[in-house]
Amino acid sequence: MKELEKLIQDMFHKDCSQCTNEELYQALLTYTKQSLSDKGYQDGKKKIYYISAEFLIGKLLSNNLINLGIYDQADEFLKKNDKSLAEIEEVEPEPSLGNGGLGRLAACFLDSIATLGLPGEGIGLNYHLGLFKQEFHNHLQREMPNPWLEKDNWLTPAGVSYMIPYRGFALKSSLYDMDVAGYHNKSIRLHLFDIDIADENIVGDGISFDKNDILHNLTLFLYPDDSDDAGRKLRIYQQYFMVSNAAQYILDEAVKKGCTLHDLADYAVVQINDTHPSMVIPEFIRLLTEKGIEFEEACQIVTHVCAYTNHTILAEALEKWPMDYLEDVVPHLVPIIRKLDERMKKKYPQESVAIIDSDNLVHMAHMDIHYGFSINGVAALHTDILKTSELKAFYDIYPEKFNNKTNGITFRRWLLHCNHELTDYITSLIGDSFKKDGFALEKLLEYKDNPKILKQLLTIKTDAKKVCKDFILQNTGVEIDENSIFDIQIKRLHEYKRQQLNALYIIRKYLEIKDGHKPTRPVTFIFGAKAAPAYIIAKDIIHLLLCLQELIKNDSDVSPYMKLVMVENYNVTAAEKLIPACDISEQISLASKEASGTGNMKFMLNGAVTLGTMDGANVEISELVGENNIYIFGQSSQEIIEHYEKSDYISKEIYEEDELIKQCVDFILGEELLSIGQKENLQRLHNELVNKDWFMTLLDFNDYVKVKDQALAEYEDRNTWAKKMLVNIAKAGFFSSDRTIEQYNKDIWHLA
Ligand code: 26Q
Repeated sequence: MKELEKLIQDMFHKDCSQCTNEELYQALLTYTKQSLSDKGYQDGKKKIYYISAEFLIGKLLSNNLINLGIYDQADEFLKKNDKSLAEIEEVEPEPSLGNGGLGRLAACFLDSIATLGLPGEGIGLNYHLGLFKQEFHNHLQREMPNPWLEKDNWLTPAGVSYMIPYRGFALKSSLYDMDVAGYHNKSIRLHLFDIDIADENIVGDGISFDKNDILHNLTLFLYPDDSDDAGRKLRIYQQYFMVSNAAQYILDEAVKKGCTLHDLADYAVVQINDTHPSMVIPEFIRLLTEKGIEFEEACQIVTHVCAYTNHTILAEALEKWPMDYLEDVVPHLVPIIRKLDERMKKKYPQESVAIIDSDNLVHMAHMDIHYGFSINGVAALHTDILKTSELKAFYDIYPEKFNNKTNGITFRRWLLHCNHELTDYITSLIGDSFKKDGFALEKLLEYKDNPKILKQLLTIKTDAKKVCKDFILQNTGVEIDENSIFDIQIKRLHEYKRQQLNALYIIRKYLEIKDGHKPTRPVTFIFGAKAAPAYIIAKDIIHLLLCLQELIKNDSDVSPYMKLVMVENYNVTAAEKLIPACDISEQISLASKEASGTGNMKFMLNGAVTLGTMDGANVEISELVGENNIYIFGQSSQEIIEHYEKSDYISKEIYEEDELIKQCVDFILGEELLSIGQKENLQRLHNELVNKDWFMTLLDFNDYVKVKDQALAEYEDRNTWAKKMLVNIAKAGFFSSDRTIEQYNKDIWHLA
């Protein structure tokens, strides 16, 4: 750390011990950036380009120090000077360049690509304000700008720029690079494209801004509100900016290495992360034909370069752009997309596989499947559903293109960085090979019946709960008890994820306690979730949770036995504080709707036990840990798919026939909550549950109550519970993103 010491002197003309945390953050940033680039970059003839509209990277300082192998030295050096790395880390702003799972997955993948030493790069956009900052006012979500780009930051200007053509004008891009260190390996780069003229001053109240002012707004926000036409068009401007830059960059890089363009597939493989980057296909064809390649051959080339990952089967999230919009924004792509469509219609005239449908909508996923060589789902069940129902028409045509890649998470961030105590304990038991080889965690099974070791796991959990308790107090003002059971649901707010189901359980428990049935041990229900600004019902659910939090906090009959806390501005940093402290991991989506989930994996790795439906990767978790080490409830994906096919689910019938359910649902409109919250919001949510309930909350309610009560009761047998924790940790190895990336490489990318 001599160099760091000298750097601090040079920058601030004083010793480390006299510096502020802000100054030390700047010094560490400068030092770490230099160390990252000194390591050199992974290169190779063929590269994977992971194109994604989101990279939810989270804070980088500690993670980079860990991957560089200098965390302990830095920590020790700071401690010697009476400074704390954890406090310095507080200074770092979190780059919120993603909404949730898909963006975080992209970040984990970069870590694993670098760690495995594969030549690869990420390509995306440099949003200045990222995903909004969430504030609570009057028990409602308010959205505020979330700036993260300070004078000194992790980006380095790359000196690369391209002209991006739109109808009537062109924009000049500038590229910024961020280094991603492999764990004890070289670095790779994340390329984020931007425009120089983006102007944060056009943002008005909250996150409002002129959506038509493309010259100044293009890279300001991640996914602006798309509830109106201007918002939707801005999204097309953004997407095209991302992919045109990407395609130009990839072709340039390949040509520099000797590619003739005919052999592009020997130099580049492009992974299209959901449909947001799908316009890269016609853009490649535009550029290749401009460079003299025949249209037919250009189609062949692209089909050997592009691969597509599907992350959702929710119809509303599958992008379909009106041809008119594309005409307005990127008219030069329109004839290409039409030709791509005609070419396929000749072979496959059925509407179900059309790129352009009879309403003149362009189905981005359909273009990806026809013109990509691989399509993958993100968990076994999800891929199965794609094959047998959502994309069956395509599976019938191209069975060889379909494959599954069950998601994963990087253990460096989601264990080594966020849970030092558990990491060190595991290392003391089985050595540290699990840091690079997740499957090595299985060695822990040897200790399954060792009471001393099981007891130590419980102690580590309680320590993490104490740390989390301070965070919660700071964030919400609510004091919680580390000896209570921590039941946590953190993820985007969406009806299919069913936070409302959890809320109904809490209402039932509240009523029970009011009735005098006190639980053996208090329970703390913790939520964290942002709702899309235009998603009205999601915001109503947040309102309900905040009102319940207030009601319980102020009710002295109930608050000694249960608490509800809703963390404000849930983000990666908050997740890192909550996950190590969790006892029960809530993964309660309506079966068939959650493609995979990745929070479920982070929780199990940190010794939480899953309470969930047979959905997404929960299915694989349950197969790995066995039925004694997971709590499963609810109808199966097959049953749910049939309910949708037959349209035979009528929530009102359940509401009217089941006294307990009616009582819990009606509590939403009872005087207790009305005296705290807004009638309009609560009424709308009540009405949604009774008369619509598209995600079948009431259907699974009774089973959820039964199984959740069972989990809470079984928690009391501490030794048996600790065994469940141990088995979960030991079996989490499969969910290392290193395993996922190895499979992508073996089956799709074929990098040397
Ligand atoms: C689409 C059209 C218009 C506007 C926005 C969008 C849009 C934006 C973001 C659609 C989807 C997303 C994000 C999806 C996402 O995060 N999906 C999650 O991906 C994870 C990684 O594969 C899975 O684990 C989760 O199950 C899945 O929900």
